[in-house]
Amino acid sequence: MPEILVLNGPNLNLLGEREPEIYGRTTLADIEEMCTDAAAEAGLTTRCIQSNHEGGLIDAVHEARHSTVGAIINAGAYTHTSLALHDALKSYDHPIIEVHLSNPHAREAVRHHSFLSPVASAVIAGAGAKGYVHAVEILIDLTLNTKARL
Ligand code: CA2
Repeated sequence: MPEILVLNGPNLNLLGEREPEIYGRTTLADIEEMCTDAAAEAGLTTRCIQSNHEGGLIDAVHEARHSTVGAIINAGAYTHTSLALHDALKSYDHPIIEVHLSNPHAREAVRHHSFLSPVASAVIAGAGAKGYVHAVEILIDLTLNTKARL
């Protein structure tokens, strides 16, 4: 079955434990299960990876290049700093959906720029954990429905 990459960056392993007023109470395991269930409805499987390291995220993108059909990524703070992750995603030849639990544009100025948005087909921000499910639905449209355009 076609597989999608669900990639989460630094500190997102702490979801549900700290700062619920910003990031909600849903854990990363819950989010991964929500993505897996939503993907299964369309006959897709998920590869869920979390890394606190920039190189770990880049390795995950490289390893998924030939075995996945699309990617959902919340790179955490690396969103705003990592040209290296931008370059890795640029060489990933499938749709990419950038997700943020909070809305970085409503926060400090340092969070307003994303290195990933230029290589993303869509960006979902501020919708909390449900944003990941929306991202799966968009990926399904883009990968299985060839008429879908964003
Ligand atoms: O809103 C998002 O999803 C972010 O990608 C989260 C990043 C932040 O740097 C981005 O600007 C927006 C931070 C993730 C930190 O995750 C935590 C989870 C629980 C407790 C503390 C941090």
